[in-house]
Amino acid sequence: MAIKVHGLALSTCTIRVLLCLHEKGLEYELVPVDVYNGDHKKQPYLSLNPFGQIPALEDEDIKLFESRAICKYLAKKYNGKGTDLLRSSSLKESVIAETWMEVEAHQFNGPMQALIHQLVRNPRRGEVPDEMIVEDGLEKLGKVLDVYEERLSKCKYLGGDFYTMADLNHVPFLLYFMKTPKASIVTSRPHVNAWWNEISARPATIKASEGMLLS
Ligand code: GS8
Repeated sequence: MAIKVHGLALSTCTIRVLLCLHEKGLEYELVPVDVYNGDHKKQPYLSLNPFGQIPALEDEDIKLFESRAICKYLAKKYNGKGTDLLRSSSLKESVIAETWMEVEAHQFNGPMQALIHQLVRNPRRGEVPDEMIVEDGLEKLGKVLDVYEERLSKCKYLGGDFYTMADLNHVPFLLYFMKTPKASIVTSRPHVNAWWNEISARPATIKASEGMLLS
């Protein structure tokens, strides 16, 4: 049975899983969830993700939700195939990658999510961005990116000199964010900008983002 990803190709969390599948060179079936009809809040979808959010994954007898956990599962199960995203053969490399994965989840994701809601979701719904939330998000994100700038002046990627899940986990929100008028918060930091140019040009990134509305 092919790996099934339940989600939508324009959803950032679904894209995280698709990025991982493409990096690993794995076949999959994307099963669309009609979120506009509320299907993610009803059975049978709730048996895949009791929180009623996309994505969810089915691989043989394993059912999972939470995009970052799904990616870790795929990288562990298919270790040895495609990109080595967890560097698990080296304790040192793997814990450094894990550290930056935590940074993405606990430092980067919060302000970035607030900014995406204001700068991407609101305009699509015909709503005006809340300037106070945007300013607050930019201030918090700027502090996080200052740390990244320093880190990326010493190594090409966040986990070291190789692409890992630490980098991958940042890609979905950045794909949308870099199309907003606030992208200069990235482009004005030379090392962060070089990192973004590198990771956004990866073949897996290009393939996984095909279903996004990036224009
Ligand atoms: C978040 C899932 C999520 O927010 C993960 O999988 O990483 N921590 C989880 N999914 C969003 C779509 S993200 O593009 C979602 O399902 N939103 C609809 C809703 O919450 O009702």
